[in-house]
Amino acid sequence: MDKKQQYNESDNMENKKNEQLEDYRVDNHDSKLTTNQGVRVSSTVDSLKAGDRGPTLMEDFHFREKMTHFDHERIPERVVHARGFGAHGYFQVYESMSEWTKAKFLQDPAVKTPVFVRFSTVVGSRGSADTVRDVRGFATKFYTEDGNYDLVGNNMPVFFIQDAIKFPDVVHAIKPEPNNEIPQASAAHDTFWDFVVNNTETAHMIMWVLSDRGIPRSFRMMEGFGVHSFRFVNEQGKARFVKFHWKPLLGVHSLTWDEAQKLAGKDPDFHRRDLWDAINNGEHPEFEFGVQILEEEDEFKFDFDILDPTKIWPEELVPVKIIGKMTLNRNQDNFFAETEQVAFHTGHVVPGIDFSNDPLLQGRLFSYTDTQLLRLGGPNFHEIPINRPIAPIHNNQRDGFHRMTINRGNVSYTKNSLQGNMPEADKENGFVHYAEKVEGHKVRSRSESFNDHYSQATLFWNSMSDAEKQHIIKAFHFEVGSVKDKQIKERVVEMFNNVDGQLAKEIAKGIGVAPPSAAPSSTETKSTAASPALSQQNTVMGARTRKVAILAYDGFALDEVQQVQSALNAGGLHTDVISKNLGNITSADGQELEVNKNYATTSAIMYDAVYVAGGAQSISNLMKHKEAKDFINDAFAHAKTIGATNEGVDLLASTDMMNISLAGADTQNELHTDMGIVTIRKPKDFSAFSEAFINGIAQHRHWIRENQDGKMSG
Ligand code: HDE
Repeated sequence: MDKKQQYNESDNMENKKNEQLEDYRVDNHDSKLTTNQGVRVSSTVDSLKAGDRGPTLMEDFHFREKMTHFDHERIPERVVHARGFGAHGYFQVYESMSEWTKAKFLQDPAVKTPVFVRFSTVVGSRGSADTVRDVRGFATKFYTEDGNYDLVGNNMPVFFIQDAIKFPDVVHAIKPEPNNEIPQASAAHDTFWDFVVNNTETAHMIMWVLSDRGIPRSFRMMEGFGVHSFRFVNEQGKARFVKFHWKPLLGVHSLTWDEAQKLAGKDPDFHRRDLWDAINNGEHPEFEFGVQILEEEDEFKFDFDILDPTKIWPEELVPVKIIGKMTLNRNQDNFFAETEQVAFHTGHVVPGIDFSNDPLLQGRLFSYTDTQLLRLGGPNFHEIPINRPIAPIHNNQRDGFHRMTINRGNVSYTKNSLQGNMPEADKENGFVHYAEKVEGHKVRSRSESFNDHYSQATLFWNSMSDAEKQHIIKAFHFEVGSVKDKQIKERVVEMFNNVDGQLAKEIAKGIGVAPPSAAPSSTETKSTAASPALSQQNTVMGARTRKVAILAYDGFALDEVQQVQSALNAGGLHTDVISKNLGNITSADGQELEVNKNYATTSAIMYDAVYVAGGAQSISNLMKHKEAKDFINDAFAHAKTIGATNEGVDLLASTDMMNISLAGADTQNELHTDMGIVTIRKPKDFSAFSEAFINGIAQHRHWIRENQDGKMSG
């Protein structure tokens, strides 16, 4: 039995892809060096020369092979989504979806379908920073029994434009400006905002990008969306419209803007490191899969067009049915072979899933294969291990660059009699496109039902909490404040006056232009009230997997550190001991403790919370360390939970927060929690403190602090 047959007959889907990849994995640990022809190499540190001070010789085939391969190591980066990071995992449906779709991977809860996910930013080049403000790609390849299905989505449910023909325009406008290639990975420049004000269909997407969604805390804490309307088709051929959602079990959380900018410098790999570490630690990121299902007869029921990709179907109108879960449980072995070479395509669908006439989706159906042909150098990219389906491939396609398959026999055409007309089309199980009735005139135009550019931007704005609204306004101040052309800035204010009058006034204030000239246009007739599901304030809160910095120095109270640390670890949180120098610190009672990071190798922006343990000598030293105070001030400014016990409280009292959040806590002994600051002195045990500290961290951030006296920079 050949390998492929084995895969088909195996009951265990989960490991199929892994087994298939095994054929390609190589460890060089105990092997001798060879050329690519398998010839052993005697030396690779000196080239072959005519005399040891003479010229290098052409016949040095090893030198030429090594250098030629190196010269060709790069492939073109993706035009968009160049920077990404991938992981393997599996998907399981909760219950059979046969009523709605015949897609095989959505039938049997016992089947674990292997997946590969690639998260990405859109605008920056391959080496750009992870934490820039941008949309994130969230692309999933399901290796199903019926062939590969790719759900190529984003972390925002709408898009900038309504028709794919504008894609080159929006991308040219947002990319670095062509004369000087500035700025990298940023929308904060003239050409992008010029595009926005001249293409007002962007309004809704701009609201998302400038919201906290544009600066996620982690790939593990992002939602994913298929964006377009797709179709589910069941065994009886009945079709319904669907929208796809991924919902992270850790909730949806974001960085602050100040933190995101600092991280871009201090740890440009922040998101990929976070995902890599989580998977290595066995904290497998989980995302529930949700579908909104709409009967075909309800297509025209709403005051927006369901084919318009700048619109959501508010969850309160069409509930999200949670149907399964994806778990990412294995890191890639090799970034290039897997993350770089993976090739997604909206046209990779399986029986049971079909398209809609969304004009953005229709254009994407052309673009993805086209781009892979250039990027991966020919038509055989489906043979690269990460792209191979686990379902067998049989067709008459032949040849081309880098062909791996060795097709036997002399027949490569259909119809044939020499091979009994095999491989033959499968009338029963083959993919049949949904036979939607279409008719119309050949026109280069857009449906009038796509003309409302503002109602859902207003809906989004109305759904935000006060803190989220403030973040959006500040994001406008940065993005549009970076624009040089005054006319563009004025037009931004006029444009967003159609979203909300107050928003437009606030934008104007920060960017040095006049407030809007007219009253905001009325959107009364549209459903703009609010959709609570859009606010991150209403997401899952929790402390699991969060990172806590413990500040300490010689003379620290070991007992306090140990008790708090073990409570945090028991709650599924991570801790690092941070001090002035690497090596060990010595506690008040003479015990040694290893320092995990020093001030030089880390910073508060790498953590979700900070804890300062007591110990009089430790604290009097930390008070002299500017870095320790900066650490706390940063954590405070970024609205993070800060905890201190005994003399540790004195250190807090010497920082920026003194006037705001301590409210007498520095002189009290009892447990004190206020705005995410948790303190206690002389406790009998530390359990009440640890509990309150963890509860604080579980809130993610204490945005209320942002309103305190301009101290916040987030
Ligand atoms: Fe893409 N997009 N896109 N896109 N897209 C690409 O394909 C394109 C759009 C998305 O991790 C490219 O392999 C057009 C929406 C993701 O490898 C390219 C249009 C959404 C990824 C391309 C869109 C996406 C891409 C570049 C307008 C969310 C990264 C490299 C009609 C639903 C996949 C590549 C990965 C990548 C074209 C709009 C998601 C050029 C023409 C809307 C997640 O083919």
